[in-house]
Amino acid sequence: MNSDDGNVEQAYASAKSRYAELGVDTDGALKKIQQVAISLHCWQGDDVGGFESAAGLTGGGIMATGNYPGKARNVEELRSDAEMALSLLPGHHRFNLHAIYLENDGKPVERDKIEPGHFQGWIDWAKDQDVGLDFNPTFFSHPKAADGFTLSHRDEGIRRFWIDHGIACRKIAAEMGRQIGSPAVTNVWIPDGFKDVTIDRKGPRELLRESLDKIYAEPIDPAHNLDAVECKLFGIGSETYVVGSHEFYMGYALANKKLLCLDAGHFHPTETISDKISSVLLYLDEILLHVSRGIRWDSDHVVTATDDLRAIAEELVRGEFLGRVHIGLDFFDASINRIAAWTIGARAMIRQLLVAMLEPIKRLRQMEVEGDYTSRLALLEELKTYPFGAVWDYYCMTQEVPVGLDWMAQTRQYEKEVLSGRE
Ligand code: RNT
Ligand code: ZN
Repeated sequence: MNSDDGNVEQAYASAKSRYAELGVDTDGALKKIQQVAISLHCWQGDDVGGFESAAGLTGGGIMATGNYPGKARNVEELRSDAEMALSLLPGHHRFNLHAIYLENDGKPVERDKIEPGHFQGWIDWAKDQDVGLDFNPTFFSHPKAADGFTLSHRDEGIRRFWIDHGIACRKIAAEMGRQIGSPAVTNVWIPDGFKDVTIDRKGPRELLRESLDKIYAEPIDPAHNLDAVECKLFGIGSETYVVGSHEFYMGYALANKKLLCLDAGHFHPTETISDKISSVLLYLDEILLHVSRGIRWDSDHVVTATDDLRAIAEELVRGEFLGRVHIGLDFFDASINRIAAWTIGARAMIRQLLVAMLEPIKRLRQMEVEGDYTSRLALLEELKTYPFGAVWDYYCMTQEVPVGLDWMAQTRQYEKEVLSGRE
């Protein structure tokens, strides 16, 4: 133990007694937070480029901006970067792959022909890293998605291609889940929509429903794969009309027992996903979250400790929803060190959940039941300056990951030794 550790322990002991005065068991919270897995999205590592071709992110109404040096150029580099980021996170987590991150040995393979073998390297890596895997078919950055439509395309052949891609992806995900022993959540997000005034809003939605039914026709053991569908309000180039809207997928998920994916950036700018959780979980067994931070629009900024993030974390803990909610991160910032981006976002998410676990929930509930809203507000406000940082530092220390900003020193070192050699 060095002197820094001593300081962290001392601060924890004092925080522990402050929280104990409120009836909060900090040791219990530390046990609870260890059980929570966050799915770290591969696409922050290379600006959603993937390794299928040299083209990188095209179309799909999403955009990574910035040209910070050192992005991962191949599978080996991405794995190495992800290992670095994972080593800076307390707890056991997951890794979330898109289909374009396959290993094709230099032989191009069409998306409707991809197989579990193209991801065996990732499965072996995940086992080695002791992380679960999640998966996403990639319905963008492809000539057959260039006009902005995929599963709801007017052309039957194009629809068929994307349906087959979806089917192939579920098989891959099931194999990941089977080998790893933890189900992969396979999330379908498609960019389909119109830029401007739309006459037929119904037709594409009928086609999308039909395509999804075909993708999901074959039942897969939920011990291996869980299907999620992600709604959206608008995208770049689909400002007026998005086929897979909230109501569309809410209905689809309910009718077909799928997981609904709620992305924090996919609603009206003042609308938050935290308040949706308790409603949709009345009717759905499980959901997926894409935790993101939109600045003025669905900008996919790195997640930080905002009011929105706090509200999401509080809702998950207060509602005891953690066993039914899969937490995925979804942001891509190419203007800063990408390992730092992962780390800042993932640590913010984990820390916020820990903070939520430090609430005197029983006491707050009691105040609410008694109609004492004055005390409820007063206590909630007081909690905002309670010493949760000391509990977080102690958690990091006991999980043997860097305390405080020490992770940045390691990230800079890695940048110097590894990333800087990539140009
Ligand atoms: C796009 C969706 C989707 C993507 C990833 C890369 O608006 O949020 O989840 O970000 O599939
Ligand atoms: Zn998303």
